[in-house]
Order: sequence, then structure tokens, then C-alpha cells
Amino acid sequence: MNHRLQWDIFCKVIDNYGDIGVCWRLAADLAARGHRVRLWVDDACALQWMAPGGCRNVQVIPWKQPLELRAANLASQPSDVLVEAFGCDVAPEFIAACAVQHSANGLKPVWINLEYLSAEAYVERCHALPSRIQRGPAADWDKWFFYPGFTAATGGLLREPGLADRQSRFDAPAWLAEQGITFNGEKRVSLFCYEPGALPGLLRQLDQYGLDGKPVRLLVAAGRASHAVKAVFNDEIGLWRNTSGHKQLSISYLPLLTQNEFDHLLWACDLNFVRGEDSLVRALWAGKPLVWHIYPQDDAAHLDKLDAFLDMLEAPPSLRHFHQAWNRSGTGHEAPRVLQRDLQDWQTCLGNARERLMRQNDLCTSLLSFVAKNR
Ligand code: TRH
Repeated sequence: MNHRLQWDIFCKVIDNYGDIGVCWRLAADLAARGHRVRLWVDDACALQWMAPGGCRNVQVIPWKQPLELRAANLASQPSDVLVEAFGCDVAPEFIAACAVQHSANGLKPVWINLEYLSAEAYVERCHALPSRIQRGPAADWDKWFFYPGFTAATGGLLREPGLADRQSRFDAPAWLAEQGITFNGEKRVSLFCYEPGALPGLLRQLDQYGLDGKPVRLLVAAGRASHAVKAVFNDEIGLWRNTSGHKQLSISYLPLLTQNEFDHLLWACDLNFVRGEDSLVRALWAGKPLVWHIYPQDDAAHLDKLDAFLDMLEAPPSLRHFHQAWNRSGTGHEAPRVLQRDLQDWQTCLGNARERLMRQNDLCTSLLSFVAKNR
């Protein structure tokens, strides 16, 4: 049984929504398990739509320079666990304040460096390794690398305890009606991506052939995905809409959804295009066929990461080919046509992956037992 711990999570928003999305989900999960969280974030804007109601026992504090330590009240609520998300380097004045506490009462926080998610082999090797702090007020303390991942030898994936239950009670037609989306027996496809070069080809394909022999309703996430789709129509509509004569594709542009509602979107669709990190994990839990637009890195390191993910998934060849086309840089690539049997294979693959991953400890559970062992 864990004591009620005081957590401090530090988050820097680099771009997009994943940094704050992951940190918020972690904070809310810890709070739901009875812990108290201070979430220090340099740009909390996205929380206004991601989690408008906030969460009991999560205090969001602006990460200013210098840090307003008074907001934390460290003297009465010292930090038990310090999480720096994605190597963001905790504010030095916070470390100094923890060191003062340490000399006063002998307690120091367990310092966790929460890393990015990957299925690559190095994750198992590096997970839970300490790194000794060499200098400064926290000299000789350890900072621990904590890697989310897909195997029991990693930190696992974020998965709040009530998820499966909530999912089993979900009523897709009712949810669609609430969104004002008519339910006409179309195949529903969600789209959350950056600007994939294969997007025009995918839209053309869906418009011409539909999916699984049915017309398609594409539900496009707000932001970059919706700009990318609109850009294709601006550039190309005259080229293909007029000549093809087909009209299998209809499109709904979504508003920004709360994280909960974003889950509902994934659960209500037959195929989910997701990106980054957090939406990928949510799509895995949805257990529906998915296509991942991986966050591109300059040195193309993301391609190894993509392969490792597809290996972990035990992806059938059609799913691999689709991912390779979807993640190729540059424009003008054709996404392979998705046939009925492909979609069935993808469903089997994702259903099995969900089942395997559900049997593993979730990230919060792993983190809590790691902290209990290392305090
Ligand atoms: O937005 P992302 O691409 O984020 C990230 C960041 O770019 C980050 O810097 C990078 O390191 C990382 O990818 C790999 O994708 P992600 O991770 O899926 O985060 C999106 C979050 O936004 C996720 O928590 C779901 C949430 N979301 C909603 O809650 N409602 C919405 O309507 C949408 C579109 C997203």
C-alpha cells in the first residue's frame, strides 16, 4: 500500500499537444489514486480544452523564471517525487529548495526522468538506471531514468484503472448523435496527423473506393490535421472531385475535444489515424485498427522507432506497408489501397496487441512501486 505522496511534475511544452497531454494524464491518474500533484508547466493553454474541469488534487502552477516557489508551499508540503518529463531539466531553484528541505529533515525526493515512449531494444536496457548528480545542491543524489514501454521490463503505458470499464459502457451511436454526426452505416475514420505526404492519395482513395465496401465519414481532429485536409482540398479538389464522379467520402471537422472525448472519438471509429505519443497509446487501448504518424526527427531516427513499434505490434505486411507510405517524408506518395481483408487483419492485430498490453502493469502502477522501492 502506497502512502499519499506529494508529486512535482515539470513539463515544458516543446510543440503540439503531447508534452502537456502526457503530463496531465499522469497527474490526473496519480491524483485519482489518492496522491497530490503539483504540475509545473510553462504553457498550460491546452489544458483549457483538454481538461477544462481540472482535477481534484492536481495544482497547475506556471513554470516561470525564476520559479514562484511560494506557490508550492514546500515547507508544509515537501516533494516526495520529482518528475522531469522528457528531459526538461527541473528548475534549479526547485532543486535548491529540495536540498534545503533535505538538510532540515533528511528527506529527499525520488527524482525521475520520464522519457519518451519507444519499443526499441535500448528501452529495456536503460529503464530504471540511475544517473548520479555530480555537482550543485543535489550532488550525490540519483536521478532515475524511467522509460514507458511495451514490455514488462519497461515502465509500461499510461492506463488509468477505470478505462476498460468506461469503454465497456460506451454507446457509440449515442455519442455520435450528441456530436451531431448522423449515423448512416458509413465506416468512420478519425484523422489526427501532421502533414503526411500520402494524405492527398488517401483522401482520393477513400472518395473513390470508400472503406470495406462502404462510404466513409472522415472525422478530422482540430489543428494541424484539419489544416492539412483543407489544404489538400484547396490544392486538389478541382483535379479529382470533378473527374472521379465518386462520392464515397464525407468529412466532418471536429472542435478541440477534451481528453475523455478524444477517447470517445477513437472508440466510435473503425480506423484511427493517430500521431505523436499519447494518442497512439489511447488508440492502442481503443483496440481498433490504427495508423501511426510518428513524430519526425531530423536524423530520421524515427524510422527505427517506427519499425520497432510495428515489430512489437506483430503487424501484418499490409499494415507495415501502409505505415511506411504514411510516414515517408515529401509529397506525392500513394498510400496503398486498404482492402477489406487488410482491415480485418489490422483488427485482429490490434485486438491481440490490446489484450497483451492490458495484461501488463500500467505506468502509474510501475512508477508507484518503483518509488516505494527507492525512497
Ligand atoms: O500533439 P502530438 O503530436 O504531441 C507530441 C508533441 O509533438 C511532442 O513534442 C512530441 O515529443 C510527441 O508528440 C512525440 O501528439 P500526442 O502525443 O498524441 O498528443 C496529443 C494530445 O492531445 C493527446 O493527449 C490527446 C490530446 N487531444 C485531445 O485531448 N483532444 C483533441 O481534440 C486532440 C486533437 C488531441
